[in-house]
Amino acid sequence: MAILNILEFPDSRLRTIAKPVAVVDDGIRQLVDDMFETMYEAPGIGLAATQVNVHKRVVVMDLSEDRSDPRVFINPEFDILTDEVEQYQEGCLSVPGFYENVDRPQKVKIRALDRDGQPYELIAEGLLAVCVQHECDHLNGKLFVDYLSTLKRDRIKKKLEKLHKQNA
Ligand code: QAP
Ligand code: CO
Repeated sequence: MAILNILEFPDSRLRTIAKPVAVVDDGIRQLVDDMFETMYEAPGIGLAATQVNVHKRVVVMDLSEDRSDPRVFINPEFDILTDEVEQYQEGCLSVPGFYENVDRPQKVKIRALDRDGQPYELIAEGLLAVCVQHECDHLNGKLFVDYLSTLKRDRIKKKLEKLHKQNA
C-alpha cells in the first residue's frame, strides 16, 4: 500500500478526462487500495483517481464515522431521479481549506463495477448522492469550485496559488 500525492486546484491535470477501466485486474485493485489509504490518511470521505493523477474511472468513498463502509465505484454512471435539488456544503481534498454550498440533484441511480469487476446498481440520496456526483465530476475534469461565482473561484485560486508558492 502507498500514500499517493493529491493534486490541488488550480493544477491543470485535474482537468483531464479519465478513461474507462477495460478490465478490473490486480493493478486496478492495487490502485483502489492505495486510494483508500490516501483518503483515510488525509482524512477524506471520497477520492477520485484523477486527484492522484491517475486518469482512470475509479472512485473510492467511505461516508461512515468509523471507516467501516468502504465503497468502490469503477466506471461509475448515474441517472438523476428527481427534480429536487439539495444544498450541501462541499469540500475537496484537491481544494484544501475551502468549503462552499453547491446545489445538486437529491436522488440518483448509480451503476458501477465493484472491486471484483461485478456490475451493481444503487439508489442514493443525501450525502451519498452528493458525493457520487462530486466524484464523477472529477473523472470528467470538473471541480466543485466550477459551480461557484467567478469571483469566489478566483479568490480560492489566488489563495491556493499563494500557499503553493510558499510551500515550494
Ligand atoms: C467530497 O471531500 C465531498 O478542505 C469529498 O482541508 C465533500 O473528502 C462531497 C477534506 C463534502 C460532498 C460533500 C477537505 C480534507 C476532505 C479539506 C473530502 C481539507 C481536508 C474532503
Ligand atoms: Co473532490
